[in-house]
Amino acid sequence: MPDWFTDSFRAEFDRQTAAIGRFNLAVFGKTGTGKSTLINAVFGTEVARTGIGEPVTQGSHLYVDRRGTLGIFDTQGLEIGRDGGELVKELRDVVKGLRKKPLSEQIHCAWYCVRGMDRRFEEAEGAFIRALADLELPVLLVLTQVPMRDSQFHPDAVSLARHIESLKLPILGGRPFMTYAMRDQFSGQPPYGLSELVHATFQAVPEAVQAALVSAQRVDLDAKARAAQAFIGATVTASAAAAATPIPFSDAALLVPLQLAMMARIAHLYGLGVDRAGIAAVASTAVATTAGRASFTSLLKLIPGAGTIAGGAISASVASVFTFAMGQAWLTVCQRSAGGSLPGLSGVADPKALHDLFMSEFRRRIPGIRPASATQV
Ligand SMILES: Nc1nc2c(ncn2[C@@H]2O[C@H](COP(=O)(O)OP(=O)(O)O)[C@@H](O)[C@H]2O)c(=O)[nH]1
Ligand SMILES: [Mg+2]
Repeated sequence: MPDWFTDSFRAEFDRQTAAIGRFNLAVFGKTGTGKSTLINAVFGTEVARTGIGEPVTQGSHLYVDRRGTLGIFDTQGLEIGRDGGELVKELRDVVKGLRKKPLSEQIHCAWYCVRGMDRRFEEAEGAFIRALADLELPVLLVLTQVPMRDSQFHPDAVSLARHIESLKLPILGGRPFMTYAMRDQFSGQPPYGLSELVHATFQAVPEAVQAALVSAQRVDLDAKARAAQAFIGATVTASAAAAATPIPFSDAALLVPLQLAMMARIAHLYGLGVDRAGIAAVASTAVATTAGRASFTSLLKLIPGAGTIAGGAISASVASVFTFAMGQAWLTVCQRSAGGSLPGLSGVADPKALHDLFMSEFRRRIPGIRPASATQV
């Protein structure tokens, strides 16, 4: 398999990384409310395990941890209730400074966390939330660790939520989001409310960072699938256009970069980095095997009567079918990889299993394709 494909996939992956950018979330709330647990549940365990990140400014109480598509702003050494004023001042300077920078550097949203069973919400916390809203940050109020039984939230948390609603705070939807982030071993209470929180956050942030949020989060898998399908659709359209263009290149040469970009984008959405699971090798082999080897002339023979029709039209429709099948097959590979339902994926890569899965999914969608031209690399 030529290194060219792997290098190109890596280049496309880097390009997608730049295109997707970063979603930056600020989390506030008193110590022990469950901020770190919530962040871990929504974005993955790697985030909080590495600690709190670096100070935003010298002597800052605000820390930022940037990784890939996600930036988390967290606080240390300050209690909102007691030191809220100090933090607001600091935050105002930081937010204003960041406004001069590109969108991917700015804070896009704030989650204010209150423990659902705390039974009280301090005036200073309300003042802090108003100050956040004054900085034009969308604020979502999250009630954490709210026990639930028989589809009922704990009554104490419901009372707290009603109380907070009555304060008419500038929070998204005017009401708190009830959540439970991590299964409780003793009571067996399962997590809930996380995909609703992500969905609301998605709607609150600028369109340009929505892709980064979809990629960074891991609780709303439907959002990932929708984003992948949208990208596949756009690539199918672009492939048809490329194939219909009467320029003296082989169709495959025009399509391969588009298909590599599509696969890089989907891998990105599912958090499969080029360093993990040998994904670059698998993706590039898949593209090399399918698009590189099976030329359109051989494909045309598979479609009855196509060989007798001249011009770009047939070529375009073949390109569409082909790219669509590749996109869907690759999406299945990424979904299974991210879901951990394939052997060897979370740890050591098994490129062969991935490649076989890709080819069987691909062939399922283009049944006419000859195994010989599809499997030889
Ligand atoms: N079972 C369970 N424990 C939680 C949950 N949220 C927080 N905790 C526990 O509460 C404690 C404080 O949580 P942490 O995330 O460190 O709070 P932080 O100070 O706001 O970051 C930890 O012992 C967590 O394990 C949850 O949703 N479920
Ligand atoms: Mg913490």
